[in-house]
Amino acid sequence: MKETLLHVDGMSCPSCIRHIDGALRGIAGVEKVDVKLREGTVLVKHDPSSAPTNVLVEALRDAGYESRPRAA
Ligand SMILES: [Cu+2]
Repeated sequence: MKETLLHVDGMSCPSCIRHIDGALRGIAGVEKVDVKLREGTVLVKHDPSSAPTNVLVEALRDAGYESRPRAA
């Protein structure tokens, strides 16, 4: 398991948290999602072999959010 911190653009309200949380938890290999609205970040605990970082970023893009990974 790996922890990746994603900086997410355009997160502004509680429904964003639900959208982002749902988009990431729907991916096989994602174990934990911690959305920090105030910081504009999402900490994801994931299996990099089944859920690599680019898959997380693509899922967020499909949900309407651009994001960039940072080392957690
Ligand atoms: Cu929102």
